[in-house]
Amino acid sequence: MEKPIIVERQGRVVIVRLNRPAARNALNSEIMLALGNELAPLDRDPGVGCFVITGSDKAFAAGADIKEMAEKSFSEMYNDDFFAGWDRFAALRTPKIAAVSGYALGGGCELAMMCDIIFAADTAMFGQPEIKLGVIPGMGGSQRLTRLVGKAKAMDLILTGRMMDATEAERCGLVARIVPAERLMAEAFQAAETIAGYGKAATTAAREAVDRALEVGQREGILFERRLFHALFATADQKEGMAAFVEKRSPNFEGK
Ligand code: CO8
Repeated sequence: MEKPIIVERQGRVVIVRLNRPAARNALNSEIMLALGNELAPLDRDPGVGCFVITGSDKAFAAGADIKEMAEKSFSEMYNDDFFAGWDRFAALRTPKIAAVSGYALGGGCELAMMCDIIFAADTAMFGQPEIKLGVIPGMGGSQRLTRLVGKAKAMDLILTGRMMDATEAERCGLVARIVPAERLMAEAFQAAETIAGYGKAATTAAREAVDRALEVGQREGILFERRLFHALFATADQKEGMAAFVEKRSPNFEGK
């Protein structure tokens, strides 16, 4: 049987490819479990500094697997806490870049939004089309999309179910960079290597602090940031990074 995801480590970067191309990478339970199980030990590995999550040229992921859930009852969905396993992916502490080519719809768009940065190929199409299926986003989309792009655009996308292209997605703040499709992975890998080259405590602290901007009030967020900043002075990487600057040399971060 084909593996649901392909995980490939290149130095300090881990590339994770969703691997159901014939189903446009529809996100079924196998993909959810594989992401949770295979990425957790890598997340804890101090030698891993960044994940790049990607799909195929045609589809990052065309949503949750409609065929898997079509016949389910309310009790089954509720008792299984269906989709709760995705929280494990969202909770990974290592920085994650989503490299999106083709469709990122429904759960696919939501998976991209669980990542810290989204790079979009010029072919990328984003949307939350669940309304067309008689449901609403179920993997955090109504919350994350609204925080990322604001109420006007979120309501437009979620209520009409229409898609938006990479240009619109960048303009509204969902996407960090648009890249020609053939250069998407090279650009994502380069950014991942840059991030992975820094001290892991600092990059983890940076993403935790930025996330607080969306999750708590400004005063609390600023205090949280300052305390993390203070705490980084307990790391060897801070000493090394600042000493290297003073000594006019490149730093050698060891993740300590
Ligand atoms: N689930 C299951 N199978 C899918 C999905 C999907 N989301 N998307 C595509 N596939 C399958 C197709 O059924 C088809 O299978 P087969 O070859 O066996 O017929 C195969 O992938 C190829 O698909 P197409 O022929 O349609 O490929 P195209 O390139 O022509 O079109 C599209 C690609 C536009 C992506 C199209 O497939 C599509 O519209 N897919 C559905 C998109 C969608 O509605 N996504 C939202 C899903 S719901 C969700 O993500 C969150 C649910 C929240 C529920 C909350 C519950 C708590």
